[in-house]
Amino acid sequence: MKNIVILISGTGSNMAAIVRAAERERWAERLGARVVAVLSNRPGAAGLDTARAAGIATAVVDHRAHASREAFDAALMQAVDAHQPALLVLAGFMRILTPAFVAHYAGRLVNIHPSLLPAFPGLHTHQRAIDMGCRFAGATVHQVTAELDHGAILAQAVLPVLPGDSAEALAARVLTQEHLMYPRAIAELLLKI
Ligand code: NHR
Ligand code: GAR
Repeated sequence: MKNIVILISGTGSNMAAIVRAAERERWAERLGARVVAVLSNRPGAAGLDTARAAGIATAVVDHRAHASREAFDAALMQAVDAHQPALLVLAGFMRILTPAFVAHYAGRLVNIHPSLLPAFPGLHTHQRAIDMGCRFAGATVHQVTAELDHGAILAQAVLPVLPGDSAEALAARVLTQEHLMYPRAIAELLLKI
């Protein structure tokens, strides 16, 4: 069985969409894959409750309890590897990962980023797209490499920026597309790994 581990920092709506897709599309039978654990760097992440309610193991590795990024990543790696992941999925995970961490999961670490990469890597993507006068925005599923938001693109969803759009309104419409795209991209990837 290919174990999927998901890292979150907050609401975890993408994580929930993946868990729902895995159940609905019977990934265990069809793809030999299952979501085995959801880990958060924030103890208060709402997604932890969602995962527990779905019967999925959860754990917290609090970045504030570690003196350096390297120490945090080493602890996170240990917690992740306890679940023997074939695929590690970042879903609203908000800590930049060290090159050592990324190398350890090379080829089996993916992220969803709320912009049309290579435009707007980093944070505050929706406000930046609005400020630049972009007519289109979206989200990108990509392989994670040491360079932030620069790995190979696996899938993209595009939608129009509307006149008078706020960052919040745009983010909500993009998020709806993320929920459709991310499970699909993961299912495709699972066929190849
Ligand atoms: N790590 C690497 N090495 N490469 C990527 O592509 C990564 C990554 C870690 C996370 C997700 C991400 C995104 O989709 C991601 C991609 C956090 C930050 C950030 O600046 C940037 C990008 C992403 C996630 N985080 C601050 C930090 O100091 C903290 C912000 C906070 O806690 O709210 O780590 O764009
Ligand atoms: C999503 O829009 C995701 O693309 C974005 O945060 C949201 C998380 O929502 N990720 C980043 O901004 C990474 N820097 P969720 O917790 O409900 O899935």
